[in-house]
Amino acid sequence: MGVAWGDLTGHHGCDVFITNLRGEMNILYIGDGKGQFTDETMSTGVGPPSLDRTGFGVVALDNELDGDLDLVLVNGKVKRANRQPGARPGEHWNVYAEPGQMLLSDGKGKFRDESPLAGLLGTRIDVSRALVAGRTSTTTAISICWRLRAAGRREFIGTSRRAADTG
Ligand SMILES: [Ca+2]
Ligand SMILES: [Ca+2]
Repeated sequence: MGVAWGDLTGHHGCDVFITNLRGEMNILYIGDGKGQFTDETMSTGVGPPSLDRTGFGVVALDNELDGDLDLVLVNGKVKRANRQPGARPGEHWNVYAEPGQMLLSDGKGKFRDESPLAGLLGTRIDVSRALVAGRTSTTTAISICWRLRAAGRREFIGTSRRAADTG
């Protein structure tokens, strides 16, 4: 499962986000800066969008460049279940496939599911197990790369106003 940390709620402390199994929501713990954490999964809105997904990789980054950290994550079942319409990884894997997600922050501790805005990552129904974000050598945009099953790599390149302005 995946873990991301940072000031996810705009309170200038360290929070921790953990992905989880289908039927067990992803969890967001808010840090008080003194080593204590409080489960704010429901109050922040990160829990319900994950209830029907099995989360794997997650990164916290300012995806729309408005100064707050957002969450991007990839999913994929570990047990066979009903095939989601549009699943495409192949006959064996279709029953494990789920789309990735993007949760955008309002900068005040609330998140909303804006997965369709994440392009292929948020719309392709596949089986993903890992995710990493970083700057490529040739662009100013942050790239998000995720790995599907055992073979291949899919790449979602976040285009942003900052990247467009400078590049
Ligand atoms: Ca943001
Ligand atoms: Ca935001």
